[in-house]
Amino acid sequence: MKTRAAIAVAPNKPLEIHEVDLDGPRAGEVLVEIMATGICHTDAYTLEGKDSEGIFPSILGHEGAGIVREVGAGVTSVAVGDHVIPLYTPECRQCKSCLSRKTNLCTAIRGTQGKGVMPDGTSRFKLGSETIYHYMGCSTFSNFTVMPEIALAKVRPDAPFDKICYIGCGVTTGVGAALWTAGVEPGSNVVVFGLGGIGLNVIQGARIAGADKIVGVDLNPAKRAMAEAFGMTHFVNPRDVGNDKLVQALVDLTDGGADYSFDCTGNTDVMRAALECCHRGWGESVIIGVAEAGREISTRPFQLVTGRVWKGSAFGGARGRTDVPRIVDWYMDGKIEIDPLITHTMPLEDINKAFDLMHAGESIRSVVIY
Ligand code: NAD
Ligand code: AHE
Ligand code: ZN
Repeated sequence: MKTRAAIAVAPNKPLEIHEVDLDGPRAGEVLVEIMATGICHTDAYTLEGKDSEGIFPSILGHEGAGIVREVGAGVTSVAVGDHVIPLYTPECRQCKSCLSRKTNLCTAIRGTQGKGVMPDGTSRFKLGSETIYHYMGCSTFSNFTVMPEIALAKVRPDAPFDKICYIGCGVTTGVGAALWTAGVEPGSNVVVFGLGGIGLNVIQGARIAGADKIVGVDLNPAKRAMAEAFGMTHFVNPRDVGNDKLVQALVDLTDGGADYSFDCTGNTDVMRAALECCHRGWGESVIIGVAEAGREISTRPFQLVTGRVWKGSAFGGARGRTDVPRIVDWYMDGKIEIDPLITHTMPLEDINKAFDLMHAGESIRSVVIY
């Protein structure tokens, strides 16, 4: 079949809209009509050539929601007409990682996902005779895409696509990092670095968990109002206090240091500050931000010897097929908020504007509605 898609043709070039050829689903695969997709900073990072797994030409996008249109042989967990959210972290429930119950990082198809192909090693997308690669196993910047069955969360049919697409990455990543990876407790002091599409959801998760102080740190003062609406109690702009005094200012503000801190910027200097503003003896820092290829983190080992803990979180620690439908329920029941965070919507033809708005610091989430 033919489908409209935005193709990342080369690093740092605008996405190009084309009618591409899409092969139908093979065994264990599902054809999904994507109804809406968010644009996450990770899409921008890959488009900018910062991703060591970035492949061009490819169809980016990993924050979608849609409807099952066709199923391949042997598919049992979803049927035509089901509403689904594509999962860049699948849940096969059979691999060593899924069975361990220690991680959400299913390994069933991670190898081929990182190579831009389906589990059988081939791509379903072509433009003329040229192969176009998949991205993070999702490619939601295409109106139709093919997904492995294990990478689809079936969700309730009354939830609006243009809002729940954000649960496909940002909402789950942020809320999950606070609730599941960190396990923020009532009365905790929390520091969140980066008040964008992820950081605001960490704040939302920390507020739900009953955190006491929730300190937000961002270079962009325009992010303050939304963060306050989502539960931030204190705002710190590193430019106001000076980079060399930032950690001390945060330690002072949190009565000796954060119980939990989160990096939602992808900047390795910020990751260090996030660790070092944690409380001596027990403070835990969670890295969510994705750093450019080649970057490394560093700190004095003494920071860890004296009890601080450095952790990472992918997709908020969520097991997608199990947890994503629950998070959709939380949204529909008014337990979490999404609507104010979707600051811009646009048709696929205008998708490059979403990247411009993100870089200008003017949007939280842009959503393409097909
Ligand atoms: P975003 O662009 O919406 O937000 C980033 C925010 O960080 C902005 O408000 C920006 O002003 C702020 N910022 C940048 N540099 C800063 C600095 N030095 N100090 C303080 N604030 C600074 O991006 P997003 O969509 O929220 O994504 C945030 C990060 O999370 C990205 O690195 C993204 O790739 C990553 N991410 C990781 C996961 C995961 O599963 N681990 C999932 C989604 C996104
Ligand atoms: N491809 C990058 C790694 C990128 C990365 O860490 N991705 C996150 C999700 S970001 C979503 O917006 C993730 O889930 N990581 C776990 C995984 O298995 O990729 C690189 O460095 O090569
Ligand atoms: Zn993302």
